[in-house]
Amino acid sequence: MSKSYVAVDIGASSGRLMLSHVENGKMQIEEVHRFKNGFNQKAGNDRWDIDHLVNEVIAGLEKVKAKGIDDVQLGIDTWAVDYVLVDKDGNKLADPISYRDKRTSTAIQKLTTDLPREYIYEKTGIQFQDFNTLYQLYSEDKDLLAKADKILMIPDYIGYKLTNNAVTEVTNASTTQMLNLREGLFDKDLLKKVNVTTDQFPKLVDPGTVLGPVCEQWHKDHDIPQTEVITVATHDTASAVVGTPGKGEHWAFLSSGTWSLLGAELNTPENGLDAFHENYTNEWGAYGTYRFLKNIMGLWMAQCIKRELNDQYSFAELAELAGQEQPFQQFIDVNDKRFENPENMIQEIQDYCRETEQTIPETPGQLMMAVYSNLSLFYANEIEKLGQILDEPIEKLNIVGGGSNVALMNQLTSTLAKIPVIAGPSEATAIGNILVQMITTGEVANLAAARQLVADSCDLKTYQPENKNYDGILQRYQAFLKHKLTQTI
Ligand code: LRH
Repeated sequence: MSKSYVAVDIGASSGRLMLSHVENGKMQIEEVHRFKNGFNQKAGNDRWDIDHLVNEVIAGLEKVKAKGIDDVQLGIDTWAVDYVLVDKDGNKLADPISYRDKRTSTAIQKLTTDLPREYIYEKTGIQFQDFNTLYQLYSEDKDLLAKADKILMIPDYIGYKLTNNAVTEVTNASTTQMLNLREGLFDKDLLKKVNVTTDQFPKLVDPGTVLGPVCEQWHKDHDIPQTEVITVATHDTASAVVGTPGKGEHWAFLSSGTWSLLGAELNTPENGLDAFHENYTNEWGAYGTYRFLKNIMGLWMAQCIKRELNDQYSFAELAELAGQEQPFQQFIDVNDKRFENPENMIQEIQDYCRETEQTIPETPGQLMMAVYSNLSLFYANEIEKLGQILDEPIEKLNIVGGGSNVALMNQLTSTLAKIPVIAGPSEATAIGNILVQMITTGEVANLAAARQLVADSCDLKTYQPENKNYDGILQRYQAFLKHKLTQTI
């Protein structure tokens, strides 16, 4: 039997430990531990409870040991851009602030008054989002920042707490908007602008670097396996793309979770003017690739609706209710900032529809259908744009992540974009995390072999475009986005 691998995969709303090995040429994977995540107001900001996350990793490892497994490799991936400030004794200076916190709302505007956007984009190739680490550090408490011996991205911090070894992994570090594409290093001008120095960041490493064993301290108090931590593609989206079984050329990916990340894998970055104007990003990927993509609001909207309905329906039930409604009853620009962290998502969607004089979704099914159909429209629009920027049409779309289970959205997207959609695996992020570990131990030869292993191991479902154009709905949606016209559909 092959070695045992553990993926720690933590998203904005939950985290889990997945245990995996290879058997008869197929990847076996099972969830051993799941826990909730979320931010809460503390000391004036929306903050993550980072110690809770570290403790849950250990609780998950105890469950692995209880299964009789004594020896594992382990990789950690989480969402991007957030960081922990650590003092010289290795203690956090504060709980990390969430990227959805409102403290950065004017930071891009202020910072780019003397460093023009074009200049920053040419250097970094990274999209302008006010939650990027660059703007978070710009908005940071100056005293705290001066006290920080280390600035650690979230997965690097968890790895540090487990092993005592600190690194800065590049796939996640690229989302800071502070890495220089040409030099492959932190950009000194940008660091200076936000009052940090290169030596506050531990050394940059690529995915596939061995971080070290979980330290003795943890073994003293917990019955856990011997664990070697491998620094994988620690940005969850980077892991998801490694775990996407894209085949041939001209495929795009959609990593569909809290966020929807839609784009293409490139071997060289695309940071020209078209990409700049469309605010596409060039995040660094594993094995020298770039994820050229657009952030789309994603299932965050659905997660908020579910929570605001007091979790009385599961996602599967909500999808079923949505399926009983007609799609396209209203146009919503899902990327409108107002949906990023509203007090109440249901209210926000209803207000939006009221203000734009459209049908107001009322029931859970209508609300979910409003989200699903507008996400699908947004995806189809971006697939067209992506093809235009890259100057080659996108021929198929691989949807991975939890959203790949929503058949209704897969079908709408395929029909609107007029290309096949290949759905699955829903666990692409954990799978990508494990694949980088397997490549590191030599169990899998390279990225192409890894993707073949995913295709051989998972049930993928293909959706073909239906022969409908819903009365030119995509063109009307595009016009709506352009002019934000008040329309009744
Ligand atoms: C998805 C994700 C995304 C980032 C956002 C902060 O979980 O990592 O790629 O843009 O969170």
